[in-house]
Amino acid sequence: MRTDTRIVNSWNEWDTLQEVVVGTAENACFEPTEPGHRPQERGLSEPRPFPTGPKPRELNEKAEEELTGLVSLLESQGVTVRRPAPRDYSVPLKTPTFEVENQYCAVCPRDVMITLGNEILEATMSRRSRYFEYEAYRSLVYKYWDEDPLMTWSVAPKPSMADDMYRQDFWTWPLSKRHEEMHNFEFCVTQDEVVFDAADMARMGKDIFVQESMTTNRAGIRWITRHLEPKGFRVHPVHFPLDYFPSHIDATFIPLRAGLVLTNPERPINSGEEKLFLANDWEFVTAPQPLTGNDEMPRYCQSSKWVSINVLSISPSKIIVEEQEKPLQDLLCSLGFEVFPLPFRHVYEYGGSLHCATWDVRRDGVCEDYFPDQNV
Ligand code: DAV
Repeated sequence: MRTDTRIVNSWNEWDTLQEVVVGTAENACFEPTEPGHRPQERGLSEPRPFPTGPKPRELNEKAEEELTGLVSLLESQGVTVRRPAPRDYSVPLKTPTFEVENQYCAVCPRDVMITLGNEILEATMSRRSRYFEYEAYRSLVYKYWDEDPLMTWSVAPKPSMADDMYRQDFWTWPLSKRHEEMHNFEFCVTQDEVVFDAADMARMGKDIFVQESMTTNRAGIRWITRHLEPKGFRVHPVHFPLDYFPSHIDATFIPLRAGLVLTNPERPINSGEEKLFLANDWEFVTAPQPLTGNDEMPRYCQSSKWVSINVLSISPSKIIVEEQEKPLQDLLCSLGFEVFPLPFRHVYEYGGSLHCATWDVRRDGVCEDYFPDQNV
């Protein structure tokens, strides 16, 4: 039994989970082609236009079945689970600055919503088709707002998402140019407006690590920093220069418990940015290669094979891992975790795996300083 009235309280990615939102594949649509996103069907010798409008019902049902499996597993562990409100994603959008033919889905609340201590923050988002995705969570946010007097709620400024917010030629840059710009951390979104997706942040108590990416620009990180530092957080931009299309930190750099980060062997952290971790006795453990190669991912999946490491912590010693990822399960067992395998392959095509498809609202624990030595 909770002894205080706090409902919204989550300071890191690993403390014991008490309340979580699990996404839904209901009414999911194909992600439209837009200046910030060029989806491509896998396994074609000649590219053809990506489908638009609602996804086939059988696909949504298969993903929903796996999401429901996650709900059952979490409930069996005593976690309160909430679901997004139903929405029609096939509705086109027209704002004063852009139009888009359909919206996307609410499979990945992690991309949109983040709990930072007792605050719920709604991200700006970076893609037009996801501009109104927060609506799927608004009735929940109002419920928390009504029931938890200590909760605060912030909404980051909405960008215009007009044509000139994007570098439209990004998608056709030759490899040499891509390489050069990668190391300058310039991607499809320019630096003129504040842009970020919530999933580019990793929470480790007082310290929040934010990846500069296709979905989070430097202006976005500046906004997050000015918003959070007066509240006592320390915000650290991080970079993974070998990831040519970075989007969301949680298939790249995943804290498993205090002092331990799971790292992606193909995306090492930028030289120098590891120092804060090493100075504070954190360890990096390298993830094994995923069992599913890039060419075996679902046909319309836009994520990489590394969604294999997109794990969800139930507590500092219990963790959910995709059912087929045996090498990762073995590694985590050897590190002392109790591993809960769960089938989740069909969800991959909706932009992520177990961490992406959730948004933790309450974990036990308080704000801890896991990085007391900041002099690096
Ligand atoms: O590595 O392809 C996956 C996470 C997207 N929400 C990747 C990013």
